[in-house]
Amino acid sequence: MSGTPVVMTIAGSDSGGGAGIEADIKTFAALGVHGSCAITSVTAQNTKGVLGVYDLPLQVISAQINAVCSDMDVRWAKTGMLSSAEIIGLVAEEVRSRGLSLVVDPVMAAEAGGDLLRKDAVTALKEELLPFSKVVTPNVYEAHTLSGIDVKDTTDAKKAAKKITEFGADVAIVTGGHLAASDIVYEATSDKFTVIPGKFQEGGTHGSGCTYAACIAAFLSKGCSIIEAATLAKSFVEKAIINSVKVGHGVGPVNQFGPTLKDAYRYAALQNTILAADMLVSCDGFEKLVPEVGCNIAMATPDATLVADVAGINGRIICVRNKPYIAGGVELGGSGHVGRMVLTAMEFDPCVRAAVNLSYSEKVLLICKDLGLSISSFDGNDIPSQTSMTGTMDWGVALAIKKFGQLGLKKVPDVIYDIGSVGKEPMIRLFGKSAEEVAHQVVKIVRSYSSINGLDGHIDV
Ligand code: PXL
Repeated sequence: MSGTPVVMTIAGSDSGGGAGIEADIKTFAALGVHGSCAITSVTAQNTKGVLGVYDLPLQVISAQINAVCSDMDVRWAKTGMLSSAEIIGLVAEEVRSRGLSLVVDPVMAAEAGGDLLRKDAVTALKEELLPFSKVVTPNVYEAHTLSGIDVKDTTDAKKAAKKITEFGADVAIVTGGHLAASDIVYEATSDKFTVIPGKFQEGGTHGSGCTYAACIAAFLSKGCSIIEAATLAKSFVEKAIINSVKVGHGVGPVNQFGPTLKDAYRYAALQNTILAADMLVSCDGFEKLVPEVGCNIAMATPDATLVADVAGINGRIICVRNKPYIAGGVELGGSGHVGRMVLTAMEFDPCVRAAVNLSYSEKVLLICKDLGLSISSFDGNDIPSQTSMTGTMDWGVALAIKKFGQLGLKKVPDVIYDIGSVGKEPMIRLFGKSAEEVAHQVVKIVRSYSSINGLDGHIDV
């Protein structure tokens, strides 16, 4: 069996995909633990609120827990929405009899409004479930309901945390999302308070409480201490809020995979650009296409908005004694020049994420035409002289794409050339979906170039 921890969430489903079971499973997946679940209630819900709550029969909840625990080695579980005293009683018994280590998120209401815990079930939560929990993670409202202390500041939060552990949890964490952004951790076993500082983050918070408690369970299942888990969980939730996406008309759901995807996109763009640059320099005859200013090849992440989101060679491909070299590392933001070309092309077609610049020759243009590539151009003299070299826009490229668009063809041409302007070398730019695709086109062009040379050494355009 694998060493991957199996964590179970016992919670309600949020049809809007922001909170509840859906948030928990996404969080487990993002943190590399296997998420299993027992659904307690189904909510009909969107980002604006809860429209309906349908509790599942007790035997259905218990059957799910049994199915999972009789097969997988579940050590840590996390509870979310347990709407009635009966469900709480059942879950408490399951957790006790199976010896599960438990994190309780004492869910009472949805972010966008709607009760998720019956008023008469609060006593069951305190007296039946908390005695079997290791950690409980109330927000300030839940801390107030559980402790009777009105939590207005850190001192109140400390008092409430300590009082809540009297029901039996080893640790209470009063989360600060509704207070001063800091979380208060109280460890009853050592009578110790720890303040985990944080910052308010702009973004949707739907599902942040569920995500936080799921993180705590996941990190504890991996062997972290409670303070490590609380610190990592806070940082994870902050990033999930920053990366939230406005998918409805209400409170936006947190996005657990935002940071992971960003990293994956960056890595893919870098790897692809390294591969493409290697293809270019190992292609016999490529030196003929390297401009005097050097050549660069670049590829952007799918969500790129800045040159820093585009992988390129920091130093370009240059020719030394007629042999091309990659003179620098492939980095994000490595090429301002080709980076801006790519960002500009993406404004018109987000699928066009890569480009290369080649030396201008009519012969290369003719080969491009022969290869069936679409071509547009601009006159370097039409570009205002004060255009910035630091922004995200390449005016010439934008001009050529607009000109091309007027023909009603595809949005971005494969090739854009200019005829140069005072002090500026004319250039050919090749665009494509990936750096690798662009490099493949260059290799085809080089092969034609060499074979045509071999035939008659001259071509009229
Ligand atoms: O965030 C608390 C919560 C827990 N469980 C379910 C929810 C919500 C909030 O919307 O819908 C099912």
